Amino acid sequence: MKLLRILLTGFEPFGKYKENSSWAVAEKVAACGVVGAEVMAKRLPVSFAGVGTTLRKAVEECHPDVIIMLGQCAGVDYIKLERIAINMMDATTPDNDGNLPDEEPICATGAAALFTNTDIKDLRRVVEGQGIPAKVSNSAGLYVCNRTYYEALRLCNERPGMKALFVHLPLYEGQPSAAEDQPTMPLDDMLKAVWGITTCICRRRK
Ligand code: PCA
Repeated sequence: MKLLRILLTGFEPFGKYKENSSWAVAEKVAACGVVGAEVMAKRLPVSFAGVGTTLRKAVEECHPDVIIMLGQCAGVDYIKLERIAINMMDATTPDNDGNLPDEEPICATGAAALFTNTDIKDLRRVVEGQGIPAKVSNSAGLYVCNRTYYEALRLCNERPGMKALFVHLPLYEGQPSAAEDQPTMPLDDMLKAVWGITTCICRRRK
């Protein structure tokens, strides 16, 4: 059977964090590979202005069947599967270019919200079935992850057949610059969860 082409993205560090758990996971999953898939990993900038172009270029280069985007979400202790991207940017921490948008639309003429075209509840069950806590979320926030997800779902509308999913990950256990009281998850569990998600998408092609 034809290998499914997966573009797997993570982000560069931002804010007070010297590392980003999303890139730590994306890099390892891509290095180890996924049965049935050709995985291409791309590190994205934490930049409201730049991330859309970077993602579009990566899609033009990779021609993926599926884009799986990972982002770090400090404060959660579960795998957070994002259902929706909202057409708004609003920040309380500047991005890596120093930009701090204040309730600005991502696309003035675009839909208010875009939904994933993957079977998100099924994917949640797969992760939970591995003994790893997971939830479906109806808000990816209004920061760079949401902005990136909105772009990916717009790209899906332009490229029929392509699918996209955004997954927020906790900080990993032992992550540099994580405060002692912040929840974490073992890196191995996050790797297993992302493997589970990509394998399930490959198997079911949805
Ligand atoms: N998390 C941020 C942006 C980059 C990342 O890893 C977010 O949740 O928007």
